[in-house]
Amino acid sequence: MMPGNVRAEADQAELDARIAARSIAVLEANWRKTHTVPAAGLYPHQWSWDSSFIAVGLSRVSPRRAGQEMDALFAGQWEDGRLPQIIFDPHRDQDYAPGASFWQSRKIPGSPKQVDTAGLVQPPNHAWAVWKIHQADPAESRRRSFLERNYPRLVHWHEYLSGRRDRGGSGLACIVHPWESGTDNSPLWDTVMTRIPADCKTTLDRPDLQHADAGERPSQKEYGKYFWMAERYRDHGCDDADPDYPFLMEDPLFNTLLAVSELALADIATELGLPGEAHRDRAQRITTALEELYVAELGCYSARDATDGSVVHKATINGLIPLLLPDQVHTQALLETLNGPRFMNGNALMVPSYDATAEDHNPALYWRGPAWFNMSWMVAEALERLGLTEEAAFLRGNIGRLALEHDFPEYVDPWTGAAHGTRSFSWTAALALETTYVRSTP
Ligand code: 2M8
Repeated sequence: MMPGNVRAEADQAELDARIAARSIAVLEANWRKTHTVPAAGLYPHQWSWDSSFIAVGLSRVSPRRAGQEMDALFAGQWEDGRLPQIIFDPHRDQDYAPGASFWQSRKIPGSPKQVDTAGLVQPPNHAWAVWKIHQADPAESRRRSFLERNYPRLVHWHEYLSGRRDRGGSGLACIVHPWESGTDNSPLWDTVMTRIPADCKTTLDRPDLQHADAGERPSQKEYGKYFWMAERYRDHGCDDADPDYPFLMEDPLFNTLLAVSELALADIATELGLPGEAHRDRAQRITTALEELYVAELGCYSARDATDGSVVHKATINGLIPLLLPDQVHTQALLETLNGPRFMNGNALMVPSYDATAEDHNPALYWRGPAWFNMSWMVAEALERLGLTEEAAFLRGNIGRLALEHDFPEYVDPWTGAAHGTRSFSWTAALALETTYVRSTP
């Protein structure tokens, strides 16, 4: 008979092999010649921050494909450096709104002319992903000049964010639309959203509701407001110079990823024999500026409205992601909040997206309660860096297991693990795959 620990290891290895095989199958099914779609029905184009998570997973099985994923994304980069939220598949324009015919990006000065893109952006996790992809197979990365190719593109992207997007002059980048946060209907945007008109000019089409339950997606009223803002931004030439633009938010998730990515750029520069100090300085400046977004009563960071300087008082997953920053000073308090009643509470399987003690917490509604695989993965990365290996392993174990058990869902109930949103979701598969590799590599 096998001793217990040997059997447990064998069981885990067998489970990991099943997770890896099924994850690869999902990523393969969602591959479209140059890139991976987040989901075949609900999200039929290439999404910016999804591609970074996806490429991190892909790098474990095909560094070449991970490189293609990033190349396809940067084919959509604008002259000002912005990396667009979406690069559209011209054959799927009817299947997602707003699509290429809404943005008409090629008519906007400074946009790429070979592809159709959105004018907005998404959280800047790209340099972090590029560095991880390199680390997964440095020899292959060097053979393909992967870092040489991506470094200047990434620097240009960050220049756009630290320049044009520092609308509040605080050293933090502003997002100009909830879609830019990646956490679209997060309670962080509720107050500012009350000031946004819902009477957009575009006729509201909701192809998303063919693929996900209406109770798990933003409401029609929210969509009216999303379109109103997108129209206003587009009609101002996406130039970030509209003086009365009403949605200018400083988000802790977005800015943490910018700082983490600056640190990755420093590592990339060093690897390329270039000076990296300026990147480290920028990461430090962002970390310091983020301090103004810390809310002591909640024990986490929150978002600030750059139009009037007010800080929102809500605990969301966005406010815990600064755990990834090496020099942030509230680590202990953040860990207490993470493990306390607002989030893990001793019984959650993955990290809820919103304060579980809030009256309007809803464990099935998109970014207003459910647990998302990318967020729990980032928290696990942070815990590992902090030396909390058991806690990190707990989250990673559940990422893989829940992904496999529920057909790679978009998000899950944090306590029961019940699946919500679409299925065969690419970043769920990519990060489940990544966790199996981390587990099996000493
Ligand atoms: C969701 O956002 C899109 C708009 O970008 C949507 O709801 O239609 C978010 O979860 C976002 O974080 C994600 O990048 C995107 C595609 O997976 O879907």
